[in-house]
Amino acid sequence: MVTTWCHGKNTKMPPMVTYSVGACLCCITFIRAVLSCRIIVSKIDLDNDGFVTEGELTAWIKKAQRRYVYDNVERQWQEFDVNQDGQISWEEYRNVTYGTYLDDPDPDNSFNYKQMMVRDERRFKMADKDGDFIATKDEFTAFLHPEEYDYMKDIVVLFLKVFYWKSSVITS
Ligand SMILES: [Ca+2]
Ligand SMILES: [Ca+2]
Repeated sequence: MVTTWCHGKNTKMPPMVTYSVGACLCCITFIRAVLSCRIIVSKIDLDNDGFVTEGELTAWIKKAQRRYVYDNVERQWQEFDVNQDGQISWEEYRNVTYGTYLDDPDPDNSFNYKQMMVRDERRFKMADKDGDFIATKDEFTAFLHPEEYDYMKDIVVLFLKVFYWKSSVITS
């Protein structure tokens, strides 16, 4: 038995549950969580006054959301721009996403790829502002993240209606 710090007091504990800093696992976890929170708060607290205002938190959430959207688009861009011409055509997207289904339109499983493809095509057309059926990076971002674009709001509303309808069917 060694004397260690646990839950704010010195406690006798078996050596195998203590760590080099002399605290038990649950306290180590708690200390790490507090330190992580302090690091995050220091990033959110723009004026460094030790407090996070609603405005600072809102700005941080928006920044984190933009970062997520940017990273997601960059990651998927590499996958879908098959011919590396700096644009993504509907054919490229469709072939990468639904190539297996297109090769075998009547698979044994009942998953409805046809319906998904029709839905994706409608969203792709809506995101494709100039109507050439080829997505620039901005158009592809609108396709992947319609919630970020005003001109895509109709598709977001439609998605939410379908989502809530399916949720109500499953729960009823
Ligand atoms: Ca391309
Ligand atoms: Ca286009």
